[in-house]
Order: sequence, then structure tokens, then C-alpha cells
Amino acid sequence: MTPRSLIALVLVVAVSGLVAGCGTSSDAAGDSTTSEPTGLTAPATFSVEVWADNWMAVYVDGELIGEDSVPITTERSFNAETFTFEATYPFTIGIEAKDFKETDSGIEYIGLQNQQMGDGGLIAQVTDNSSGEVVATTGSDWSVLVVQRAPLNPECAGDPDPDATCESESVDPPPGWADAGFDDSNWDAATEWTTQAVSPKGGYDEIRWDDGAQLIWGSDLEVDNTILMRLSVR
Ligand SMILES: [Ca+2]
Ligand SMILES: [Ca+2]
Repeated sequence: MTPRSLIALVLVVAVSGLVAGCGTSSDAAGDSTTSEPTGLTAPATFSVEVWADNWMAVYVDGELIGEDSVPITTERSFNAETFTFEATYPFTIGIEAKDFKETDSGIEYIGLQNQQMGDGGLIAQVTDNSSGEVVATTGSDWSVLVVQRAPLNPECAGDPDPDATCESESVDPPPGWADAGFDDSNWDAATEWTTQAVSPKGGYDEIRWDDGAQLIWGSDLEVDNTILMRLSVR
């Protein structure tokens, strides 16, 4: 081998070693490039605590993450629930809340001594589990859409056949209402209600509510029966 071809061979070996080295290090860099952003945007774990009179289902970015374990048909179904979910900021909480009504008349205990319009109410708070910090609470910054109202003529509440005399109105939930990108700009602001007005029962006292968490509902605690609620958490 001539000195020149020896130099050429050394160069080839050196360059191929360099290329191999580059390949290895670029693979390593590739790994860290893919893992770093994943680490940065990895979903955090949250808990949502919620109490409703009488029933609720909770969605995050359109996905159902939990619903009231006590059927709405259970008499005096008052209970709190805690659901855990993973999300990345910003995320949208959607809650479907229902006050119990025996029929679309909006009346409960029909034919019994205590036949009446029932009333609703809901409170919730979201905690970031990694920091223990409450990051969202129910209040007037939530948007609401009432999808079932009854009775529209509350004087029917004591009638012997409320199904015949009570008027109601309902609309279908808009498709995708719980999705992050849903436009709720024409929804109403939630109405905040006092504990005196709602008199929250079973389960409410088991949760340590953040000072910011308010009982919310539509503008009518009795007539508004099924309500969709939304908040974007940033
Ligand atoms: Ca109720
Ligand atoms: Ca009602």
C-alpha cells in the first residue's frame, strides 16, 4: 500500500466512524427531541369534585369522564362525586346537570301530598393533582344553556293532572356542545345561588369547597330543569 492509499484508507475509516458517530448521536438527539416536547406537553392529572341537585355528567374536551352514580330517579338523590382525568391546558369542562322532574311537566311527587316544582343547584371545583391547587371553580364565569324548562306556568304546580296543564319547552343539546372548540358565545352566564336558596344536602358537606366555588344554575332555580354548563380552563 502506498502512503497515499494508506492516507485515503485512514480517511475513509475516520469519515465512516464520524458518520456512524453522527448517526448515533443524531439518534440520541432524535430520541430526546421526541421525548422532550412530550414531557413538556404531557397531560397533567386533575380531580373534579361536584355536587348536584339532582344529577350530573361531566365532560372534558367533549369526552365523558364520569357521571353521577346515583340515578336521578332515586328519591332525594343528593351526593357528591369526585372524578379524575388527564388533560393539557387549556381544556374545557362541560357539565350536563338535571333537576329531577317526574314528567316533562317539571313536577315531582305527582299525586302525593308534597307534589311540587323541584329545584336544582350545582357546585364544582377542579384541582390540579400535582400542585394540589384548585384551578377552576363554578361561578358566573361559566356559560349555561337551559335545554328543558317546565313548568312555564308555575301556577299549575298543584293541579291534579299537571301533565295536562303544565307547559314545558325543550331543545336538543347542540351537537358537540362539550367540545373545546364549541362556540358558546350566545349562551347565558351562570347564575350564582346562595346555600340558603339551594340548601345543599347529602354529600355537599363532605367536600372542602374552595372559597371561590359558588352554587350555580340557570336564572330560575325551579323552572330550569336540564342545563348544559361550560368553562374553558387556561
Ligand atoms: Ca331537585
Ligand atoms: Ca325543577
